[in-house]
Amino acid sequence: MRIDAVTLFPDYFEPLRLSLIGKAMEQDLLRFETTFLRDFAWDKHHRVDDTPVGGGAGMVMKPEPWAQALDHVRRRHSAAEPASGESRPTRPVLILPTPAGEVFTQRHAADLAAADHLIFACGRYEGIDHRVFDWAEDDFDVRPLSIGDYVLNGGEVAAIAMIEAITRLIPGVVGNPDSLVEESHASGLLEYPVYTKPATWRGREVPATLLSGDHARIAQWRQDQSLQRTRRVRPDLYARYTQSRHGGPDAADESGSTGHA
Ligand code: JCQ
Repeated sequence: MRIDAVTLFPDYFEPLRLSLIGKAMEQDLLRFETTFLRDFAWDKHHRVDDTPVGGGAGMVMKPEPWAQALDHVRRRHSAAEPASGESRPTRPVLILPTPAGEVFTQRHAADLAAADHLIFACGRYEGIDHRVFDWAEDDFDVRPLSIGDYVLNGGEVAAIAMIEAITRLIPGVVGNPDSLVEESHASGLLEYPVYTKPATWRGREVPATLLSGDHARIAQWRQDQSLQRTRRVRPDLYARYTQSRHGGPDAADESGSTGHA
């Protein structure tokens, strides 16, 4: 997979070169590059923003530097050698981190983990001139995505969160594939509480069931804990889960997909 980030702050992405994602880059499972938007602002002052047409507070990102930068990214990749494990070229996915997008979930992460090329367009100020996205539809699969109902100063932190959620689903990036299946959101429920040794710590016991050696009882206990926790802290997920079990209108399949969240 190739991932590009177009940004005014390429340094934000440096931590991605550490840890699992950095190792995936070394193994060529993943290619990551940043493009500095200001390099594509060709006026004397390298301006990337301007006042909003129609008035209002703040500034809006000008369309031309975005178009030039995105053309550059597309040209660079149509020339490059495919990364290992890639063959068929598809339309690149242009992800726009924005509080005005669909909320990014584990299902989006799983879908996007199968893409050949992701480009994150990291906006600042009040956003990007909307015509950029109309224009980009010709060459990209445009996806405005939010990581939650709050406002950040720019798309970089949201892009990093999405990149981590997506890339850990690429085969070979996370060491143990079982840890992908068993975790929160794979089932549509929150994870059950986990414990390690010692069995007694500062006067607190590990639940006796977990020490029983009875695997069926342990599995049942964990399922009950997941259900109770989900009902208490995420009634929205709980309602969807129970509906899907009772064959509601959007009954989810139970084949163990990584979606449901
Ligand atoms: C992403 N949840 C919040 C802020 C405008 C492209 O336009 C804008 C982008 C941002 C940065 O993203 C977020 C965000 N998910 O704030 C304003």
